[in-house]
Amino acid sequence: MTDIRTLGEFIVEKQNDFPHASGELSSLLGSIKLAAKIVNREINKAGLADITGSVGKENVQGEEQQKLDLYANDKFKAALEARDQVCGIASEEEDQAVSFNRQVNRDAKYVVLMDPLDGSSNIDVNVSVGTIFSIYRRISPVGSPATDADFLQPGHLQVAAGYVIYGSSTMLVYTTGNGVHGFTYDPSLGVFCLSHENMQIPEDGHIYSINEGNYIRFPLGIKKYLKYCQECVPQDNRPYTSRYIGSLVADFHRNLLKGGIYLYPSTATYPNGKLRLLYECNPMALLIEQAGGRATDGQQRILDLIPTELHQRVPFFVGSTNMVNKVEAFLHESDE
Ligand code: P6P
Repeated sequence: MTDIRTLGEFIVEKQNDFPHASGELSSLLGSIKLAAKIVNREINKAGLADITGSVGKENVQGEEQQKLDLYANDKFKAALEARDQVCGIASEEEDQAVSFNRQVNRDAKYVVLMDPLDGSSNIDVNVSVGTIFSIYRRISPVGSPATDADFLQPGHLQVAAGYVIYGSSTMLVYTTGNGVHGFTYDPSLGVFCLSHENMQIPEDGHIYSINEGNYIRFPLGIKKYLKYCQECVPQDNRPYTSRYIGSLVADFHRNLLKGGIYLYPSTATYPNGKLRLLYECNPMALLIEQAGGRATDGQQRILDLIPTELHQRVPFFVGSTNMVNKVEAFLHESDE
């Protein structure tokens, strides 16, 4: 028992590392932990209960909402509202940002943005999915309702970010700006146990994750990069390995552990890229930089982008530093 460090203990232990250390962020992370356990329970029985499949309507993205999308959204929203640290949330499943009405929430100093269940179309085929979250200090006055400005902050101002991956095991991975730490859920104990302290992505990797079905409409620089990955250069460990799960959190997590790059360029269907800046790219970008990697839209560091709207999409390249640098070089060479 002496070597088990739970997420709760670790958060409190590291609490003094937070700038302006306070118990509020620790309590906020605790509410995310609780919601993750609840969602994990439902996902694990998805095949048994009537909660797979779509609800027959679309979200603001025009994407078919899965029953578990809405379930996860409701559970995380409720858990965050129940604690006294969050004045509002933004979510892939909510058209607008939600400002919580209780005064105790209006007096709170954080906002949370989330993709409550990323990759949810994979649930029915039993593929790993994930929750992605991003936490900021509000910029509107404490005591007032949350405003859009609270949510449209550049990613470098995040105070914390993380994801839950519901896979062969369930893990919660997060950063508060002092490294990236991974916790594996032990359902027999009902706790997340520290399993990956101070995660670092290899500077180089040999795995690339992209939907090559969109090849025809990729920017020329991306086409050149894919050919580079596929060239036979044994001394450079090429050809690389192509691994694409269709679930950002799962591809990201594998690349974080083994080294690699995830690419979602502009395509015919998504001329600005598919991934959403605020609640997918920014949190993953904070995590990867804290783990020693890079995240860019091909031109700029993701964390420097100034958001203009809640659900805006951007091209997204994230992973091992040397691989991201190579993609940028091909894009710049093709002047894209
Ligand atoms: P495509 C899931 O919808 C998601 O947002 C990411 O999790 C995933 O990497 C990507 O979209 C898959 O998109 O167009 O390749 O099916």
